[in-house]
Amino acid sequence: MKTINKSIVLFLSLSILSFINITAQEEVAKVTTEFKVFGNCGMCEKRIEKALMVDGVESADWDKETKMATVVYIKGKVSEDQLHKNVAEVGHDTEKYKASDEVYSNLPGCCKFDRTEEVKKENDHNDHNHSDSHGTNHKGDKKKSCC
Ligand SMILES: [Cu+2]
Repeated sequence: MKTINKSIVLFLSLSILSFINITAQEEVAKVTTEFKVFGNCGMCEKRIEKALMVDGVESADWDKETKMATVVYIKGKVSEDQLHKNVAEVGHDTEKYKASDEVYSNLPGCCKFDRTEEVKKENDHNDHNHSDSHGTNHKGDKKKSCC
């Protein structure tokens, strides 16, 4: 009888241990990371989040105000390095990886985030309207209208 009791106790403690172990592993496996991704608008947001949502990623969110990407991924399935690469591949620079000039230049105009002073000049089409003599107050609002 004693041996039966012992084996029951052993069995029970083993199952409890393995249960705790599984729960612990699941928690450890999920990683939340935040990194900076350069972009401008809602279109960028969709592009960036789509690039981040690969196998192993639970959720990806990019904030166009803070330019921060928040990604929850399963450790071992995908690396943080890979996430940076994915974003760079669709044309957006991160802290770690720069997008290739070719992909960057193919982005829609409004998505061309400020990269260098050269790019700034190229996008700065100033057409001053001096013909307006009626004193209508046009606000100097040069908001990009694409997205
Ligand atoms: Cu954009």
